[in-house]
Amino acid sequence: MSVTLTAFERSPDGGMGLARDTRVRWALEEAGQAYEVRPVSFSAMKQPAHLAMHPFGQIPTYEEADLVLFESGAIILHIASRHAGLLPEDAHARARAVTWMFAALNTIEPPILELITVRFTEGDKPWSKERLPLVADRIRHRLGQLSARLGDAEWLDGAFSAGDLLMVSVLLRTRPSGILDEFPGLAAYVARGEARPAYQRAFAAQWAFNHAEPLAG
Ligand code: GTB
Repeated sequence: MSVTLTAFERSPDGGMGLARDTRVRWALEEAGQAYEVRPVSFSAMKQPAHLAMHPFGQIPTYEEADLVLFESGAIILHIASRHAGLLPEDAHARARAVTWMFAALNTIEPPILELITVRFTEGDKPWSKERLPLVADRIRHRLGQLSARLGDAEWLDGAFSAGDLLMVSVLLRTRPSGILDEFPGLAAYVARGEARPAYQRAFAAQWAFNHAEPLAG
């Protein structure tokens, strides 16, 4: 079954792998599934053709025959449910792995996104400098709790799962702020995720995509 994702025509991070198509590419690589990527410009994202696939005019989207999905978490859950390697067979272990997927997206990612908003979108507001440390401390609070739970374990709950894939993807976004390095256990956990061959392939593919020569014409 052929799979097509959408991604930024040129990611604002210059190919550092922080845009959300990377996590979907990673899941597909872990699952051993081939895929194609269709680039979308910022203006095309807001046009009817893309809005028909993604009501919020964003990337990534996922197309597989007549199935169209948006929301990276839902896409990864779909991939993980269809292919071996991302969710355990045991029903309880599977439910716990899905719980970690939600924890990554609903508990860990929101304060990280808030920090990015304060730094970049609201950086010129007079209250931005005061708000920044408050938001940074909210991230530290959650990372402290996560770090305590992970302890010396390799992954969050036994074998590597889609929960780890999303958690590592979300934590990667704290690296530019320096906060990740304040938690050596989590920094090592993220490094283990990045060292996985499937992540390496996904990162290399999105890097190449972001550094390809523009098509002539
Ligand atoms: N909840 C959705 C999901 O998980 O799929 C969120 C999707 C989303 O935020 N998409 C972003 C987008 O399309 C790209 S990933 N933005 C364009 C728009 O809203 O108009 C977020 C992102 C953007 C840029 C960087 N970066 O440059 O480092 C990192 C992540």
